[in-house]
Amino acid sequence: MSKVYICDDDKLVLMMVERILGKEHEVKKAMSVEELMDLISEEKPDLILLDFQMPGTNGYEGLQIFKEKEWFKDVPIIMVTGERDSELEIKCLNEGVEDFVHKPFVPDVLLMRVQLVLDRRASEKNMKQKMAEVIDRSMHDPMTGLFNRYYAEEEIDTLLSRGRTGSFVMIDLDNFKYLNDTYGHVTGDQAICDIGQILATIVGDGGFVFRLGGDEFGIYIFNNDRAYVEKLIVDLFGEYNRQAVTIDYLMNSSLSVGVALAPNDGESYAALYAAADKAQYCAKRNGKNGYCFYSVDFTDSSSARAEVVNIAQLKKLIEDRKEIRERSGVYKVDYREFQRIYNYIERCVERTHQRAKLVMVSLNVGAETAPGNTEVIMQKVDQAVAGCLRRNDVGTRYSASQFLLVLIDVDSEDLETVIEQRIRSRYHELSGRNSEELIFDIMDIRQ
Ligand code: GH3
Ligand code: MG
Repeated sequence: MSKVYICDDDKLVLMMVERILGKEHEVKKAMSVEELMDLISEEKPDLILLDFQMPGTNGYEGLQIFKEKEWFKDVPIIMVTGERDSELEIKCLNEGVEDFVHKPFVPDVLLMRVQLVLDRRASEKNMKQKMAEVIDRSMHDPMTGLFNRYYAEEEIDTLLSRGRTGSFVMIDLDNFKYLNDTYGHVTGDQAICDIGQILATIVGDGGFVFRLGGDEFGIYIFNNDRAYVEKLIVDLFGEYNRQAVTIDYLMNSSLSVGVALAPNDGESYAALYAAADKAQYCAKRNGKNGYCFYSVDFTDSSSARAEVVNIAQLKKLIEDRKEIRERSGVYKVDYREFQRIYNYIERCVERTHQRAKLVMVSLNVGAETAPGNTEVIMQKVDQAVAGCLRRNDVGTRYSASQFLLVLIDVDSEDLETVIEQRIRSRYHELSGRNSEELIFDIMDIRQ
């Protein structure tokens, strides 16, 4: 039942309207614009029938008052007139009046006009709501509720075209397939949502967060000061590590981050994306769980890239070593980078007197195993190792049947636990093979 208010100085008209509309609508009556205002202040109507010709404030003057009110855009007004006056009707339509009815009323016509206006308003409202929903959906990633890449692209290009500076931060989760394999995709989805929340918390209103797709996120920061952005990223790693203490599945992943600054590294979404992607690739290549700023000096030579990231990332690794010691995960890098990491760790170990071990894990399956089969088994070794190392340990494939690991801050007992109980039993679990096929050679790093 809709609420229809009729404002007319003629009691007879009020009674007639009540009789005609009263069966289908809740009708309230006012004899002047002032009385009508009192009714509206108590409860907003769905429609107003407003007489034009009234002593005191007439209908047209009433409209001028209503136009200033907040409810005016939501409440349709049908003007009631005694005679047909096209000039007056045009004037009223220009002021936002929805329709006209003429006295004396033809009941069915009045009923019909009121119903049509109400229906039109309802369908407009419905349409507006749907439009808002569609616009909202087109801007957001349904799983995380974050903005999506299409929104980001448009927004970033708009900001840049207005000469605004900023930073494009690209984040990919490390070893996410492993997290999915271990905990299942539902938990994987949850992890993606959790990380979206972490990013949003850290960024606050200093920028906006979006999901690029899969396990990849972006942040656009409204600031291109390198020190500012670096602090934000360090805070992000700190928050991630803090959350991972209580949310155990997060321990199986980490963040690789690439940063491009606008306008220096790019003046459009596409250019910044490409630069941040290269920087992120560096972070991945250099052991993951790290960040890298884009540099024009980037070449295709991985050694040039390695130098940039190893230092920053490993420094952080060593600095955060205590905080993240309990977390598991593995840093896989190719052998050349591993040597650099190893050299760096060796220097850090010398300086900080950390205990560290170099471990060679060799697979001994006998000469009768075909090379292709050895590779299949090595993938199981890889998985076993990846799942057992702690976050600040580093590992790499060394040869067709060997892995090389650096375990930091371990004593012999720790090592015993890590190797004997974890890697061997995980290997057995994954491959169903004899864990004695794995041979471990251990040495102190400074020997
Ligand atoms: P890397 O450390 O090199 O980043 O490897 P990764 O294991 O994280 O894998 P990669 O980034 O290459 O691929 C992303 C994986 O994330 C692929 C897919 O298994 C998983 N993934 C992508 N989207 C979703 C999703 O919406 N939900 C879940 N649960 N997993 C997803
Ligand atoms: Mg990933």
